[in-house]
Amino acid sequence: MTEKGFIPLAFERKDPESVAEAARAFRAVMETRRSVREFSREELPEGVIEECLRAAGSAPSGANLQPWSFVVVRDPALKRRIREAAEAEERENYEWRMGEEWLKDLEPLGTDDHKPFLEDAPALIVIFRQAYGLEDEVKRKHYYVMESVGIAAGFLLAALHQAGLATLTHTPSPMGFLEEILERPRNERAYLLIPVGYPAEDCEVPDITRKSPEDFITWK
Ligand code: IYR
Repeated sequence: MTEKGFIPLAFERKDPESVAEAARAFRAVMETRRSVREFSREELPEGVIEECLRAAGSAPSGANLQPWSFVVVRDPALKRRIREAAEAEERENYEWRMGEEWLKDLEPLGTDDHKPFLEDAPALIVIFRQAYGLEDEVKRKHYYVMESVGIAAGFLLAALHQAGLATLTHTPSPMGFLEEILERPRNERAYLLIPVGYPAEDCEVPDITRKSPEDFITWK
């Protein structure tokens, strides 16, 4: 990371047709991404998660302070503890915390308080946001933490998908148990839990629709 001075921008300029084609091709790839809740226990190819995390780590952030940490959990005993803690919270969510309207909105997705994917998926990536910097017990202000970590999470999901892996954005709530189980420093809060792997052989996903462009884009 260059902290002082400026260097020439490395920018590969493409002709307009190539720009249009690249945009179309990436759009088509991203449209095939689906949240997967049934994972195969198959292992992942060596090195893929690290590459995708490096893509995530290239995200822009407030004052370039990169206020994120990623923990990759592959140890079966840890995955089991995370599943048990998540299911305990989710039982309460589904029983009384979420309320009728919320449960009704979730009905089409077929979710419930059982989270076998937390043990089946070969890796869980837990993203932590750093509410403030903490180096050698010295606090440092962080800026736009939610925005920065959200962008990094988006980069990660796109990277994993285009690599050929399935993901789920899981937010067992509240997520404090992840800070404890994974023994995170006191400046870190769990942000998102992403199971990663191959979909189970017979995996099904809900038949959802997406808004058409005119319903979410305004041109002026
Ligand atoms: N966290 C719960 C409930 C849940 C909430 C929303 I909003 C979703 O889009 C999906 C699930 C769970 O994981 O089951």
